[in-house]
Amino acid sequence: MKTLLLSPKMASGWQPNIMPPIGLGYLKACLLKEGFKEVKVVDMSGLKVESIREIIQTESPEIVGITTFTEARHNALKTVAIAKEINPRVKTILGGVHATVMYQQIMENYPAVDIICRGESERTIVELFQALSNADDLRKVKGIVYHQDGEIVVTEEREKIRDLDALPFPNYDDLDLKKYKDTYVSWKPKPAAYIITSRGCPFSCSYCSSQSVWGNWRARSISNVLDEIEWLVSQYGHKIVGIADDIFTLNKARTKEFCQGILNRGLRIEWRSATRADCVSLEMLELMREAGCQFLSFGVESGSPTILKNLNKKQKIEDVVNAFAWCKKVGIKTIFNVIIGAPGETRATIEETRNLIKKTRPSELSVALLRIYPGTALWKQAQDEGLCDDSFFLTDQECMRYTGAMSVPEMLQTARGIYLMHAGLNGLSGYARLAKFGFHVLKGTPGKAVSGLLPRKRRSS
Ligand code: B12
Ligand code: SF4
Repeated sequence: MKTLLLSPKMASGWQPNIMPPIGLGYLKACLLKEGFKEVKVVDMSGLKVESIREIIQTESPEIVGITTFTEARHNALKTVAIAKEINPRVKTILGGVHATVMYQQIMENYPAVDIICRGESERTIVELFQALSNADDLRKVKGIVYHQDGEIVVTEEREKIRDLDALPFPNYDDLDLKKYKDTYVSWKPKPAAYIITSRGCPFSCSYCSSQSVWGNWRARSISNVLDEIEWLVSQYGHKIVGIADDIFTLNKARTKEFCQGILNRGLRIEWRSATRADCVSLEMLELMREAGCQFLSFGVESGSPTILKNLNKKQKIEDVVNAFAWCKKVGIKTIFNVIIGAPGETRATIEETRNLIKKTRPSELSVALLRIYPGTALWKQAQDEGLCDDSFFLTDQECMRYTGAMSVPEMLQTARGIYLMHAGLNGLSGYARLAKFGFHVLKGTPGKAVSGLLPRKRRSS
């Protein structure tokens, strides 16, 4: 069954080719392993949606599978429509975070979508392909939703994969891995390899949909992770590795084992990852630095304990201060991620965030305006308060925002002010970096989203 797996163009303002579509790489690897040989992955993040026409005409696939972020859902659905227009018999399959949560709405409103795979799909896609190629009843394939005789059939939930080591490494044969570049570890963007070493997260921050897709935290063994890094280094010549886990350092013993393994195997790589401020210690950071860690990205979000509480972040300011001081001490550069416009945000809470940035003096800053994604507690809360309903996701507006005491233009202005303040803290190099990369996250804030605003209403809590 000739298959195309596609990751559609990002929402406007997003840089293409930041990372390879790791999830599609996993799906291809699993399909190949089970004998489905004709699978091609195309990263369309840098291509116009319309260019799929030519690709589909050239490839003539029987199956088109597409990944869906909430903000890229239009491009995913447009791709489905084009695929069906070219060949009405093609099977269209959606997967990824947005389709996982919004499957009912998609199936009700877009009859051209034949099947949705919900959540982690390595096992699901193999069983689905086996069922399709044998013309078996799809009902026995766990974790899917499909159209049948005018009905929407939702099959039994699929259990999460316990033994992640049993999965093959992602297959990148169709991708030019050299084009995915890191802009953090080195001043000049250099090709980087990306890996996922764990899935899920035990926390439940109110703006995050990690739980909805992945459930509780599960991890690969360190030897399996190091084998993949060795393979990426030898196969593709990468010297920079980005670890794309939600919280890489969640388990301290595992993190130490990882660092020790890098040193023992003599892997001369530079790497970076993301984590929480309460998931590091000085001792661990020292070892991480020794093992080549260059950058750590912290989802701090706010310097205000009230906002952190509203976001259910369960993070102490004291831990943030310590984490940044320790990173500085051992020589690991830091990224301080900020969210502006959470419920309860005011000028005073913004001031607390600015003060925390001044105190921690991070190497890099990333400021985003809060977006409400389906499958998050914030989304449920906004619905409960009558601020939104699911019909928003049928519009072509990219994302939904919560506005409390500040309007979107005010939030944008505030965010720019924070960037400028941070650049000033780093002197010439701070301004040079700002000039080079700009207000990068704010570029992903299209005018369209503004008209999709929730009504100006403040939460009582
Ligand atoms: C890496 C990453 C990125 C990369 C994407 C690179 C890439 N090419 O994939 C970059 C940095 C560009 C990025 C950007 C953004 N991201 Co991001 N990102 C992630 C992250 C950390 C890892 C993704 C990953 O590789 N996972 C591992 C692989 C194995 O999983 P996967 O890709 O989801 O694929 C699996 C399943 O979903 C499924 N599947 C996926 N596609 C398909 C397709 C088919 C046909 C099938 C059958 C199955 C299937 O099967 C795969 C194997 O199990 C996730 C968090 C997470 N842990 O998943 C957030 C996450 C996906 N990102 C998120 C967000 C919010 C964003 C941004 C909007 C950030 C922002 N605040 O502005 C932007 C938007 C990008 C856009 N498209 O518009 C949210 C998504 C929320 C939502 N509802 O869309 C997540 C879930 C983070 C979170 N916890 O909230 N992101
Ligand atoms: S934001 Fe990070 S810590 Fe919070 S739930 Fe999501 S992945 Fe976990």
